Amino acid sequence: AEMERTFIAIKPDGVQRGLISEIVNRFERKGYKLVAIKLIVPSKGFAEKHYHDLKERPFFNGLCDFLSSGPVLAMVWEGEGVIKYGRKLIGATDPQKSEPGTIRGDLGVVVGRNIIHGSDGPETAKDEIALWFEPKELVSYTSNAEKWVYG
Ligand code: YYY
Ligand code: MG
Repeated sequence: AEMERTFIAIKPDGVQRGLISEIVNRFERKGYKLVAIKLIVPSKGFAEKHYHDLKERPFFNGLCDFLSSGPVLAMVWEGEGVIKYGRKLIGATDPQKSEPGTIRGDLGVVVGRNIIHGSDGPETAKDEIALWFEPKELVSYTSNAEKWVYG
């Protein structure tokens, strides 16, 4: 299998609403492999680094205040096509436009509290994983399910 990795984070609203297990479950049952996970309260400066691409947008400051307002569950998930399909599981940025069945569609209502972040491409995945995790925090192991997920 052509394995890739993506950065997924449950934002403070998702953590505070008790949605960690619901969200982890969706990635786990799909067949993706968890390779890193930690609970962290990012500083405002760290949030600004994470969202640096959006610094000209009017919502940037509020977004960074929000991301740094409480615990974030940071994760790396591995699997074939996980970057693009992970975004499908997450749904559209605005929960009012996300399809039912997606995480934001099922669990969120407004764009400013849309529960979850996922890398939007291979380059951002690489950069975000490097920003949030030390190389030694990425755990290499053989998933026993792999031969059944991939054949
Ligand atoms: O990648 P994704 O999270 O789906 O959207 P981005 O366009 O990268 O924006 C990041 C983040 O910013 C979004 O998850 C919510 C917030 N945001 C907002 O508060 N208002 C907007 N009009 C657009 C995005
Ligand atoms: Mg984005």
